[in-house]
Amino acid sequence: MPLSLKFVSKVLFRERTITSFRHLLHATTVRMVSNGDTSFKLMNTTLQESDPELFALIQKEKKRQTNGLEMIASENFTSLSVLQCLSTCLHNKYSEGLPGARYYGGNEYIDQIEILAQKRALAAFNLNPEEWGVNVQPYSGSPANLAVYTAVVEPHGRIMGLDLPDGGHLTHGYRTATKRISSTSIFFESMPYKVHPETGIIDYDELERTAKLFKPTLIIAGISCYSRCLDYKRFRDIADQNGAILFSDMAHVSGLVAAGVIPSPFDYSDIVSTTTHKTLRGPRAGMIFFRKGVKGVNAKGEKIYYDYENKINQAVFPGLQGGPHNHAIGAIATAMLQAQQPEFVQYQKQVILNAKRLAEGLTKRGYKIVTGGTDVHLILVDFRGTGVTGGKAEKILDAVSIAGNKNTVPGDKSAFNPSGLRLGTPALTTRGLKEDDIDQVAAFIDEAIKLAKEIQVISGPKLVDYNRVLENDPAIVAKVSQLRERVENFSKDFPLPGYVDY
Ligand code: DSN
Repeated sequence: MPLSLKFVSKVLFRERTITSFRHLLHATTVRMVSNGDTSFKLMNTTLQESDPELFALIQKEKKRQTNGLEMIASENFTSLSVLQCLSTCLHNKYSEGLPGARYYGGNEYIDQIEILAQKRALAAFNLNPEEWGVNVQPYSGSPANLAVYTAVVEPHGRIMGLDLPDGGHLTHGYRTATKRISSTSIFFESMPYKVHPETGIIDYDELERTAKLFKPTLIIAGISCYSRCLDYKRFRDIADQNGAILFSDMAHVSGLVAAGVIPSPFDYSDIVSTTTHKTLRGPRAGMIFFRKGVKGVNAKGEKIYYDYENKINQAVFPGLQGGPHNHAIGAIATAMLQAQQPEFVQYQKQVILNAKRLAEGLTKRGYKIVTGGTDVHLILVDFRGTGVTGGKAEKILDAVSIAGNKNTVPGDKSAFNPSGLRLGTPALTTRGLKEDDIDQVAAFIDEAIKLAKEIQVISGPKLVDYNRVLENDPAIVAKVSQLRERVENFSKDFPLPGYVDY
């Protein structure tokens, strides 16, 4: 390369480094540089410049997130550091295998990053690395759970999880009477346990009786919509009575567990999985923790060891996944550092205080909350007997810029027309809402539900008629838009972490 060109290319390289650094620091424009190759030019243009159509949609989504109240219990706003990791060069690298044993070269730094993520994940949950290991490669919670079953349950082996309509997750073996819905019920034989239809609390006695008959290989202690702490000791006892593995899926509550504000599944479980983006507030990814080291001593006095480590690592790769998403693993590493800070504990305490205040605010306005309240980050409102369904509640809230989701309540006959609404406080708490602000949120929700009842008087019971009135009746449209404006004005006072424009 001639000297002058070399010089130019050096300057250009420096320019790119600076601009990409600026990009990470919120810059929305990057000065274009080029080495004369048109393909290079295409590859080095900002999203805003190269794809304004998509960029505009992303900005609209950002505006929606900023202007509205995000109350979907599984969602959160991640940090600037996490977002930065997700858009780094880590994205470019293939690294099948584990640190020190990869199928590709060039993994010197990727190895260090994955080891850092593992160490910090163990530290965030206060785990002794002699007793616990972790795989940080699962793409998210569902793949993590499937990897656990693949690792330790034989094909068509038996698993027991909380039924989906009772607050369990699809991946806990969900099936209906006529159809196997989740692959975890296609590849494994699943038997659900239930909550008590009146109290909404898990019926541990029934689980104990059923487990004795079904003899599962693995029992899942985990939830997707359950507002009380799990009795992990009781789960352990039931697992032990049947020689079953106790697997806890703490995806929803892992941030609360890391902060030590609710009981930990690690005290009693053999294996624990989590997503990293819910209360844990990291990137969209998953992790599996497994016991390792000495399990006990046999009759001959010989040590016996846990054998989960290799089985789980192999189930993740090559069993179910290909190359790890290294940008997500980098982001897990930084999120797990954040999860060890005192501010994180404060945040998790506030998540619970806010959820409790939300339950109180709605209860005093006449709403029924399943289990009578909450110990965690979510509540489930039971609309049975009010004429409003979960679907109608979700729809009106959406129209006034409050995001929640319809959900079955214990005893519901149909998962397609559920009677409940799940609401969570993790995302609002990240934006800085405190109990007094939550009082205002409860008041907004109440106003919206009253509007839903008003709509129903005009529309009758069918959802399609309800939606038509909601969208077209001039008096209703005016009321909805007035409430939406107040909700959006209120929301704007609470900043979102991350990039300013997108
Ligand atoms: N979809 C998540 C939830 O909303 O609970 C779980 O995967």
